[in-house]
Amino acid sequence: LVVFGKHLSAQSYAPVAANIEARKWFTEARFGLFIHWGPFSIPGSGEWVMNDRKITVKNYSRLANFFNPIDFDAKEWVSLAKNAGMKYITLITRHHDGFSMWDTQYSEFNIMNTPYKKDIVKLMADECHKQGIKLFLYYSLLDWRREDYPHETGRTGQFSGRSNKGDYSSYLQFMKNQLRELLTNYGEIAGIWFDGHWDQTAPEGQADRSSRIDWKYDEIYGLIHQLQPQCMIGNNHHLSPFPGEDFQMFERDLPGENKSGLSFQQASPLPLETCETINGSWGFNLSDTTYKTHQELVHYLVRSAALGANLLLNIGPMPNGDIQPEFKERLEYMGKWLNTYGEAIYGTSAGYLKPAAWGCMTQKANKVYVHIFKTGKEPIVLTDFPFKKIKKAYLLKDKSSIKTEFRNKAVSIYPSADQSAPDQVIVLETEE
Ligand code: FHN
Repeated sequence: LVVFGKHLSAQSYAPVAANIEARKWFTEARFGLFIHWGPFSIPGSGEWVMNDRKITVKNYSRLANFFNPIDFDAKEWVSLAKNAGMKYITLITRHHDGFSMWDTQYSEFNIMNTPYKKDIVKLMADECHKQGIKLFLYYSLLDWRREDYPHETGRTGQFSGRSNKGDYSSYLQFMKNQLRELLTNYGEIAGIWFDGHWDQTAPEGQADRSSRIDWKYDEIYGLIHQLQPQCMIGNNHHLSPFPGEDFQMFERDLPGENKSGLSFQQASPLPLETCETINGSWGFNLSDTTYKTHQELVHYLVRSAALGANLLLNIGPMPNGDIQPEFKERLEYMGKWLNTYGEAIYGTSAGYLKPAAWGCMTQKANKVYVHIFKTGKEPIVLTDFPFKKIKKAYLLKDKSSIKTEFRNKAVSIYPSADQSAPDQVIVLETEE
């Protein structure tokens, strides 16, 4: 059941064939790269630096004069994602600070007015198309800069010079103009990833999460689907999907878990995606060394797939356009891991049982992939097994057989004693 946002009238959106195909591709893709990058990367304090340090619009604008990422190489970034086994990239085109990473007519605060003077979105789009990887564009609904955005974050006056009033119809027109550029000048765009809706809602967890303004999503989404019908729309509003959206996202959370306190929503029938960081930050952060281990990252990807969701894993490149070694090395590891175990991730659907302390499951056709994270003395028992027979049980990595017992609709699995890899993937080949 999809629960729609209260402030939106129900409307009919029927995805066309190309969009349905795109959704299918998306659910099979399972792994993408999120890139948080822009002038906000310069201070090395994350992408919220303007708000966190209470920097005025006038002073923040100076960052554009220093943005000159001479080491940026779209080919290298796209190859990094591909070698990590990722099937798509979600690139920040305009974050809350209002900086546009492309050659836009509608804001002076854009990449062409930096010493770099090259359209990052174009460079990335061309390279993605060349290397055959899909490109999603992140676009912030919230803006800390424009007078016409009825702003809430930073309301207390730290961004001096801004009124608290806003003029949403003017801001809406601005967003539509920019979205039209993004969906006209850069070839096929696989999706638009909105963020910032929550700026207009009561704090997470409160009963009434309706928006203070009417965003007029019907107009925004309508325009996107008209310009590129296949283009998938997702909105990180932290609520159940609104009409017109093509996928549902969970920030730093697996569907249905709400451990981050950001996802007061249940999984809908739409394709699902969860996003997470490698350390604790989205944008480049010089002091954040809380890197997740290889094992933690593998487990997160596997548990996302086991709940039917993609993992959009983030990097915050450095201001010069290089990517720090801790990120590169982890992405390379993921790629190698997927070379062996990708069969148990790509194109799979959620396991019929929810993740448990021992691990979790994914499924594809007649195969059940049992992902074992932790073994104990007892066998692993899968209750209510939905298939009649197990034809074969073996380790995915080398096909060596694994002992199983099937009794009273329950399968007992006796895993290998070697739990040195992050995930001991056991394949159960079944018969209906
Ligand atoms: O405020 C943003 C944050 O900077 C980052 O972009 C994340 C990514 O999911 N979304 C927002 C917080 O919900």
